[in-house]
Amino acid sequence: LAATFGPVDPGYTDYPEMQAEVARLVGLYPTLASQQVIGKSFEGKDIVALKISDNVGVDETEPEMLFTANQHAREHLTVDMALYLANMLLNDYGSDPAITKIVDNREIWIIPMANPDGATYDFATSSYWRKNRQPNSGSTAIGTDLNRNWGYKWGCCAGSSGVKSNDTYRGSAAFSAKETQVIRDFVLSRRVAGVQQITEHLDIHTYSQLVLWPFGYTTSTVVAPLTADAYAAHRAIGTEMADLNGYWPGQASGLYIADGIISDWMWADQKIFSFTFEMYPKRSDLFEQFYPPASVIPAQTSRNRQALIRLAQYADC
Ligand code: ING
Ligand code: ZN
Repeated sequence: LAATFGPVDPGYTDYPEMQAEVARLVGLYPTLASQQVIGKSFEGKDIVALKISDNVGVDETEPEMLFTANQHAREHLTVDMALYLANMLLNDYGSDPAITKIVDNREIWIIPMANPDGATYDFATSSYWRKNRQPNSGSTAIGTDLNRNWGYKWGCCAGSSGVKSNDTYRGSAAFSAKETQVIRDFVLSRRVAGVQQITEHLDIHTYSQLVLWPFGYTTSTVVAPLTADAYAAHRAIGTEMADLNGYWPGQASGLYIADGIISDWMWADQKIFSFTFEMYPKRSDLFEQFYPPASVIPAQTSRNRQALIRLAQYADC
């Protein structure tokens, strides 16, 4: 196996480097970028959201988009994906017409590291850590799978575990994890006069090279509150993105059924169109898995450029 235990390839972005990169971008582009600490992780690390828009200091009435990366600790490539997106929007504003239009007409929120405790733990060890680092009462086993801890159909069905030592442990209750609480409360804070301002969300994972849409908890396609129209729109946008990034499109449960995922909550609870990317490598890759060499970062982040532009173009749907 490729991944020998030890530090992750230093070409990936760790927690202090993520903070430094967000600060650098805000310093370089003060009219387009601002950062907000939306809360603390269980261990007390800042969970950072980067806002990108023209007139960034003003809450304009523009469709908002949310990008979340690194719910799962070992999926380090996703942090570099989020930071590529930020750099793309900021560096190419004013020169690339499609980017300029997006930044002028959207408010974009990027949470590059949803699970900074887990990421930091795994960065030092390459130990295939997935969960957060919150202790579990009555057990020595650490951690909750953040993407099984969301409050829509939490623990209803399949693909999450009630066993504390399991990698997909769903937590003691919906939103029992500090990090899912913080991100949920941020999303709820974007409601203005009862109307959710965020219209689209993308949750970034590795690996399998997939574009996924709700629901994850069931293999049924059209099931309330996901209407036939909303399912068709997810499928259309998802398929277009997959044409652009070379991933395979499908409903999340087509990979495997999983309950308590962020994407199901975003749609069912907030009516936010929500997608999941599974990045490089392919599912059949038996060697790199979560730990490809950092030399893949430029190609495997930039391959999503056109797909992300397309997603943003649909944000007023
Ligand atoms: N996959 C995600 C997971 O939480 C997902 C996304 C959810 C896929 C539901 C399929 C169904 O398991 C990874 N790789 O983490
Ligand atoms: Zn994941």
